[in-house]
Amino acid sequence: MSFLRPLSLFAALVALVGCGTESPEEGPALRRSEAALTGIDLGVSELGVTCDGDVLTVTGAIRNEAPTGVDPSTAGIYAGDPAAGGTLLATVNVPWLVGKERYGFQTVVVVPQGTQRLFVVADHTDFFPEDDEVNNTASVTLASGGGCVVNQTPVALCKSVTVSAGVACAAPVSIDNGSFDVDHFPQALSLSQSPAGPYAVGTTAVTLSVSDGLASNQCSATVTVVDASAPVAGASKNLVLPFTSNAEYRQVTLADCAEPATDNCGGTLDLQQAGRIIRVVSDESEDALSGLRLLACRDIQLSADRKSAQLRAESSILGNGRVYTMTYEVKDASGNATTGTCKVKVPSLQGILSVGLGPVYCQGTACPAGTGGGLLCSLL
Ligand SMILES: [Ca+2]
Ligand SMILES: [Ca+2]
Ligand SMILES: [Ca+2]
Ligand SMILES: [Ca+2]
Repeated sequence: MSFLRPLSLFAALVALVGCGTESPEEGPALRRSEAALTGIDLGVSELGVTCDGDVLTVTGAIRNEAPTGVDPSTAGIYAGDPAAGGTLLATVNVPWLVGKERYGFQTVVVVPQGTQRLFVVADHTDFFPEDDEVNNTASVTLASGGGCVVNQTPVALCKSVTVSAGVACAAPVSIDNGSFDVDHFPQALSLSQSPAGPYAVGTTAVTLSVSDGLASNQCSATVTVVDASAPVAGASKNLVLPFTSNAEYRQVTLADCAEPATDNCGGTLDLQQAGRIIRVVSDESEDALSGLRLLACRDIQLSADRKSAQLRAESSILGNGRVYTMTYEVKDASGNATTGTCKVKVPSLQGILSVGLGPVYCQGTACPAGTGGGLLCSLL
């Protein structure tokens, strides 16, 4: 068996340890993991051929795929599949390779007439017991008669994709669905999309082109980008309504009350268009005695379109200034909504601007419990 020749020291030690722990009770799964303990793996890559009649120059690389060193080996170049009677044309002497080292080779061979495929096999005498024997063989198809390599056209595979837009209202999207080049020849597969991303909100027809440097292919699919991010509400403008002694109404629009909202797709959202008042809360009761008029009721009246409110510019004689808090909803064009609040203040007679107390009187939707009309107003 192959252990008669020197292995790399590490690999040999690992192999010996593996044998020492073997026991009849162990199941197949454990045996497989032990079988993987040789720590040796040679492979073939970058196989290419150029031709001059029936004289071929074969280029490629033998790679030590394992992390540890491996002793010198040989690779065979065959006309036809060596597993089906292929003819050995030449060998490549591969030196000691440290872990992950690549050994490039270039060898001239003369192929017999009628050869259809050229094979290169790492460790072709099967001297080393390897973790992976499949990657030891690579092949190229030769053109009939001329000897040159027939390039396999890459295959383009597409899929339609739907994603959410990012902060800039766009998204980078790949429609590639596993495009491949079966012979990996002559170059690594390159992919490009037209139009290129990132893609704006909406639906975009996209074409994917794949090329191996010689042949190319295309497929098409649809990219759908949706806005799934709610706007960010703007800050309160903290509007101050000067105290009026006869409790006059002042119309306050949403835009008077709050800064515009911002949205990843809509940019700056005009509250008069994108906003809607949910409710307005006062931190004083409707029947709080105020100014010369003393009792003025219905201190908050929302407009039918919920874009503004009539607010009485009054505050309680006994209070520290009134605070109206407007709660509103703002939506982007895709219907993503967020809720914001803003405050409108009326100073006290002494000119104090309150920071606001709890809700006492409320008009609109989903008002807190116990914030209905004042007792005195109900008696009117
Ligand atoms: Ca291998
Ligand atoms: Ca190809
Ligand atoms: Ca949005
Ligand atoms: Ca009042």
